[in-house]
This record gives sequence, structure tokens and C-alpha cells, in this order.
Amino acid sequence: MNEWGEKMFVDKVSIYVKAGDGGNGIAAFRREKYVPKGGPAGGDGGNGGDIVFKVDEGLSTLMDFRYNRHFKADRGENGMSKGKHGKNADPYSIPVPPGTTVYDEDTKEIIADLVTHNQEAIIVKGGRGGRGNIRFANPRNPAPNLSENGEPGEERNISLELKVIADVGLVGFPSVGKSTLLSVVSAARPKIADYHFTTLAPNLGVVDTSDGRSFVMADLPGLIEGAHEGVGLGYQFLRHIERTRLIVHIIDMASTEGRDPYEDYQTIKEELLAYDGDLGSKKQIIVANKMDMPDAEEHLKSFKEKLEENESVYPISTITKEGITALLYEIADELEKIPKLEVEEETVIIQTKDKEEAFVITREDDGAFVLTGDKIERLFKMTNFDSDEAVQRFARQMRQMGIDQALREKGASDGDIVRLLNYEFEFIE
Ligand SMILES: Nc1nc2c(ncn2[C@@H]2O[C@H](COP(=O)(O)OP(=O)(O)OP(=O)(O)O)[C@@H](O)[C@H]2O)c(=O)[nH]1
Ligand SMILES: [Mg+2]
Repeated sequence: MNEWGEKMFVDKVSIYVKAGDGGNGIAAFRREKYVPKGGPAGGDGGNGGDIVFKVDEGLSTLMDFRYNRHFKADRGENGMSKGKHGKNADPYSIPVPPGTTVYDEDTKEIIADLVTHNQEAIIVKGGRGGRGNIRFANPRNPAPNLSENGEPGEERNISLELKVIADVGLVGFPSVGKSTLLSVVSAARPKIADYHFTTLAPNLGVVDTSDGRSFVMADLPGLIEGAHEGVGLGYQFLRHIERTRLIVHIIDMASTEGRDPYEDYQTIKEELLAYDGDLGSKKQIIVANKMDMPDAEEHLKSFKEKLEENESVYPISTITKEGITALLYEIADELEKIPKLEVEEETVIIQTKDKEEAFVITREDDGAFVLTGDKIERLFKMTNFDSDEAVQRFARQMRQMGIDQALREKGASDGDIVRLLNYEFEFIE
């Protein structure tokens, strides 16, 4: 709530999400009578929990994300003896309002477009459970003392953007009567006042026409000249108009504040064009409001003279309700001609992260070689260095990746220090 007691509208937030790590696999052995070390019996770890966003149509803002910006899913359970697997962690499901677009904060790529109720998208995947020693047994090594730690869960900085989904967007200068119109034609009760920028966030209302048709109308904050460059409140909300199918442009035909109605009309038209070519080409219905006021008829006459042939205007008064029914029919008729925005489930794009980097070698001032890279770091984290066999396996994996050779080419020789995450080891020829 802001100082006026209204629900504040948050339409863009940045958050951090981390999926659960996989549970560790373990090395355990069967206890058999007379056998000092029985067969391998260490189970796999469970998978870490994914972070999933799920559309809840009861939500209309991203407000909750303002106070809670870190989300971590649970890790999988560790494996157990007697070959028992650890439990997989449940996915962490986070509700978002319909119309939420999820971006990767670093690459700016769209991860998911969440539109319909209950639609879900996995935002980061939990790590796989590490393997227990049962899985490393083979004829040559029937009782390996080797297990794998769980794979780390994916992490990501993401941003969420909410675009209001409405069929119709009301646009116009401040105080022309946009909120009043919404309050007259729907159950919405937006704040109405005679000062500018009364409306700070979009209000939505469902409009039912008397012939049984229905559409969603959005009352948007007022626009002024320069809105597309960020003047006033407009820019932030011009974005919301992108998802409306029809623009209803409200003009104060009574010139309550002394402006020329036709100039107002042109100014807003240019703002929409300047913001984005697509907005400029959306169908617009022009509405002359405040027709109950003196001089309004006269202004309307000269306004009509300046309009182009294919343009028409709907005179109304939200006070006397004159012209409202005709306007609603016109809106409903126009909407029938404009296809619904494509909001199929298939629009969910789950972008896998960029191909991971295997490894990079750099050199530090003290002469040490520093090893970084997604793949090598993951392998390192999945290695349980308590067992010699695991250490040997890690050394083998490094060799197979070509790291030994690459170090040699960079000038590493016997005894040189190699750093990886917060560990150091010696390069051995
Ligand atoms: N006479 C007359 N006054 C109207 C009419 N419609 C709205 N008003 C008045 O115009 C003023 C502004 O109305 P709002 O509905 O708050 O205007 P708005 O376009 O939503 O303004 P912002 O939210 O600031 O952009 C209020 O004082 C309304 O009572 C009308 O048809 N006739
Ligand atoms: Mg308003």
C-alpha cells in the first residue's frame, strides 16, 4: 500500500533463483558373515528440487517479489546404505500473475512467457543426485570405494515483467475522465480526482454489454507529451498497452484545462507512434468526453472538421451517461474483428543456458595456474575427496578433458600450483 492507501503496482522485479543441489551418493558395503568387506551397497542421492513458476489468475501484481528476492529449492536427500536412494526434493512452485514474462537478467533472453491459469515453466533445474558406489562396480572393481556428490542445482538471476492483459486500453491526457469511464462501465472502483496522475497504476475492469458481450478494460495512467522518453508516468505503462487489442483514446472535449482537444489527440497519437511502431498501428476508437459541459458541442464540431475521412469520434459524458451504450457496442464490435492475442501453452520457451564452458586456464601473480569453467567446477563439486578412488577418478576426468595437456602448453611443470575454486593442488608430470 502506498501513502494513499492504494495498491501499488509493481511491474518489473529482479530476483535470484537457485534450484536444489542433488543429494550425495554414498559408498557403503554389505555386511556379510565371514566377509570382511561385502559387495557395494551405497545408494544414489535424490535429485534437487526445480524452481517452477506457476500462473495464478488470482494475482495481479508482482508485489510479493519486492520483499522476497531470493528463492532456493531444497536439495535431494543423500543416498543410504542397503542400496537405498535418497528422496528427490519437491519442486518449489512459485505463483506468478498471468502475463508475467521471465527474462534471464544477464543475457536478456526470454525464459518463459506465462499467460494462462495454471501454466507452469521450469525456471532452473535441480541437480542430479550423485551416484552411490553400487553404480561404480564392475568386474575389475567389484567393491569400489567411490561415490559421487550431488550435482549443484542451476542458479540464475532473472527479471520478471508483468504486462496487463486487457482487451481494451484507455489512454489520454491526465484528468480527461479515463478512470471515471471505467468506474461507470465496470465494477472496478478506481480513484477519481481532478488533479493530474490520480491513477498511478493500471486498473482493470470487466465490462458486460447489455447484449451479453464482455471484455476487459484497462484504465491506464495519463500520458503527456514526451511520455515515450519517460516524461510523466506514462512510459512505464505504455508497455502495458502493447498487450491490449484495442486502444480507446479519451479526449476532454470541454477543454477543462484550456488545451485544444485536437492538439491533445495529435500529441497522444504521436506518443504512441514514438514509443513503438506497433502501438501506432493498433486500432483506435476516439472518444469525446465531458459532453455535458458548456462549449463541448462547439469544440466537437471543429474537432470533427479536422478529422480525416476514415476517422470518427464517439461523444459521451460519464456524468449523464449519454453515449456510453453506443460506445460499448462499438468496442465490442471492433474486438470481434481483432483476433485474440496468441496465448497458447506452446508459447513457453524454456531456454537452456548457454553451452557451458569446459575450462579456462589463467595465471596469477604468484605464478599459480587458475582453473575455472562450468564443467570442471561441476565435476569438482561432485567429487568426494575423502576416497582415493574418487581422487583418482577426478584426475582421470581432468586428463580426459585435456586439462593436463593445456596446463603443460601454458608452461606448467612438476610441482607448480594449480587452483580450482578454493582448493590448491600440485601439477604432477
Ligand atoms: N463534467 C464532467 N466531468 C467529468 C467527466 N468525466 C470525468 N470528469 C471529471 O474529470 C476529473 C478527472 O477524472 P478522472 O476519471 O480521475 O480522470 P483520469 O483521466 O482518470 O485522470 P488521471 O488518472 O489523472 O490520468 C474528475 O474530477 C471527474 O469528475 C464528464 O463526463 N463530465
Ligand atoms: Mg485515472
